[in-house]
Amino acid sequence: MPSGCDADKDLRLPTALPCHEAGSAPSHLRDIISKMKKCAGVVGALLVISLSMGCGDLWSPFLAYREGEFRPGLVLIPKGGYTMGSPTGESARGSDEAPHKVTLTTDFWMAESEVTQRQYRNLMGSTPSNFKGDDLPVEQVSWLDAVTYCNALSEKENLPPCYQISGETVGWADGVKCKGYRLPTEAEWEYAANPVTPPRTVYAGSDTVDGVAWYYTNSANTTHAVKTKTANGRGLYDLSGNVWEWVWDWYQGNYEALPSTDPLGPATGAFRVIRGGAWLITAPAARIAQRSNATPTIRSNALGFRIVRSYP
Ligand SMILES: [Ca+2]
Repeated sequence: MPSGCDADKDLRLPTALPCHEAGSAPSHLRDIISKMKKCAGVVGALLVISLSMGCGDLWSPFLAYREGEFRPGLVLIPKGGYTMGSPTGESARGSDEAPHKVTLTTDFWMAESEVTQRQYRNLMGSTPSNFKGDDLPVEQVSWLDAVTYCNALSEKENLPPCYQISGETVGWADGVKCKGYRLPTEAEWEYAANPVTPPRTVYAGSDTVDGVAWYYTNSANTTHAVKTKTANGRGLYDLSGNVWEWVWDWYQGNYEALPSTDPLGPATGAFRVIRGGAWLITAPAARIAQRSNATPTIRSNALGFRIVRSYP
């Protein structure tokens, strides 16, 4: 037992507090965790024990505090296959939404929301956003700004950065196998927007747009605090609407011609894909199959991003 560690007094968290009480008392939990610092050698064992007891939520107040400061909370998206694109009968569908089978072979964690201004500022030192508010999504960020944030977040959490950034040239040597934070691929984004089980929905979480998305008709010409519309079945908010979201891929109209397993988009291009529509555009752009694109250096008050991390 490490010096200064009193097991009876300092390490009785799993049995002293029912899980629901610990989950509602983050300040108390932080006090206990502070005591645990004296017992660093056994904190890991405690974590394992508490998880094995079904008390995983016991740790969430502390973790959520940290997540909220620099990045959103994460949702596990199990690997799988689906039909990417829109059914031929879908209203307002584009000619670049050909249905095709895609398989994702790697689990990944996706941010439950767009990155907020608070999180971006805390990590990067400032927020460039046009609309002002800590819980609003960050906007006025280029694709290059977004991948730079991803690398900075990886370094913050002692993970190897995914991207090799040299000016406007960005490499991604390990693809979806990289350990750090990154943008979703276009196929991952649409997969996560779909329900866990069919039938698919037109928008992320519903066939009716108003309950799940901030868009032209209901936005009052501004972004809105993240997580103020209903999540989809996976617990992901604002995939449809609020701000458009950068993804990794260069845009290619006939994406069905690309590899069907873990597609990463074409190797080169002029425009990066953006997904989900935004506060300033009508409902069809919020469809989960809708594809738009933008120059990677452009900044817009309707364009932000969401992060993912491959399951280790
Ligand atoms: Ca969005």
